[in-house]
Amino acid sequence: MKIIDAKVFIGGPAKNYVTLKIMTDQGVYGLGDATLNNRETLPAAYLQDYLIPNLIGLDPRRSEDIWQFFYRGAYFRRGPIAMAAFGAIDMALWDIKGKLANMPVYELFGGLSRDGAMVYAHATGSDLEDLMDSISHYVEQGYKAVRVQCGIPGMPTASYAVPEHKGEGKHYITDFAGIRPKVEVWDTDKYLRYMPDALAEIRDRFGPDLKILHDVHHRLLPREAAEFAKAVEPARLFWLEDPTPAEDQNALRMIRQHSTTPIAIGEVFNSVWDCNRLIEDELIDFIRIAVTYGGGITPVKRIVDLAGLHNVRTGFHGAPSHSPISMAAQSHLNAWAPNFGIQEYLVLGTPECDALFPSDHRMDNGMIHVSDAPGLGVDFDETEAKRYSYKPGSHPVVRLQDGTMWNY
Ligand code: GCO
Ligand code: MG
Repeated sequence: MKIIDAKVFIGGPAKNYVTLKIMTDQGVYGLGDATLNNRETLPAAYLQDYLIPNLIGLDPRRSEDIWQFFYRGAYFRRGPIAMAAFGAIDMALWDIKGKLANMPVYELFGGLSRDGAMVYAHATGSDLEDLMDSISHYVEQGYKAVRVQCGIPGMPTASYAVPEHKGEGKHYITDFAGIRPKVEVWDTDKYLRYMPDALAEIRDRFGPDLKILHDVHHRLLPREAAEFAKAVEPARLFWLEDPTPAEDQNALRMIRQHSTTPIAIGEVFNSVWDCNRLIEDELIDFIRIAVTYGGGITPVKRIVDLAGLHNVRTGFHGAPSHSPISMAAQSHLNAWAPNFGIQEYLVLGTPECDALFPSDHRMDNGMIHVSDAPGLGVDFDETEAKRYSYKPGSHPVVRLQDGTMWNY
């Protein structure tokens, strides 16, 4: 059996999805997602210029050897661009493997461990009351877990994932804002003073059962993050995400020493070498790596197993920049993983998105039910794809009030 061709498509209804389709001489094809948010053309070029020419003629069933060939063969390996490109190939090869076996991919891992996988939605508000409305909206739809972000009184501009005005509950990363980033101005003191009480009020309003998550989006210094993690303990968060930038892993030790608030990190990680110390030293509670930026199912499944040895649960990144293909790959891992925690899940672009990526994966009452179709269980409609093309976008940048650059 041989790979005879592979194509890359960029575009989609709300995001520039980078979709890889690998064709075989037996008519079976596989789909992968290489979407690297706001840098989509780069993994696409890596695939087109370097990887696809080397894929042609290989046996698609040898997914392990193909992963090792690209990873070890890259020399300048790791990093989000290379790993997203390897990841798309790996997903497509598991898709083919499942189709050949006539089984959903989760069966190849060991089968279902649960009936459905709990997801969390993103609630957001320009102020606390606006956020409360947004949370109620998700609770009414049956969500058991909600990530909460809100405007901080006196903050110079709206910050990460917070709308400027009431009722605008929207997410920046769905905007095609052009190449030049929007600038957000951040004030740590105001955030530290306001947010712990706001989280406690949310807990009071919604009661003990709602799972409440909060994303700091890398804004705090280690000592500040430790103070914050301790201050939010009364709110009993399900997790506190990215309290500090991920590069300085010692920061997580500092936070752990001061607080029992569960910590989630890893959405910008690309390999087991970014995760292993935090997992082995048990400095985190949830690992957030995504199958796209983490190089595909093959390496991420190994990370899940390593995490399981240390009581670290999964909480895969699921921002709207992931196409339904990588979300499906994660759904198969979630369905199987003994140490599954939660899945970030944002419904976007439907019905256009469903028309581009038809599937039987189902969201119901805050749970994902994985499709039992062979392979990943998602298709790609090339005719629909013709409606879309690449549009440049950029993440916002963050400055302090005196102009100093900060972390987005
Ligand atoms: C999340 C993330 C995203 C990122 C985005 C960057 O928790 O979902 O923090 O919102 O900002 O994925 O591309
Ligand atoms: Mg995040």
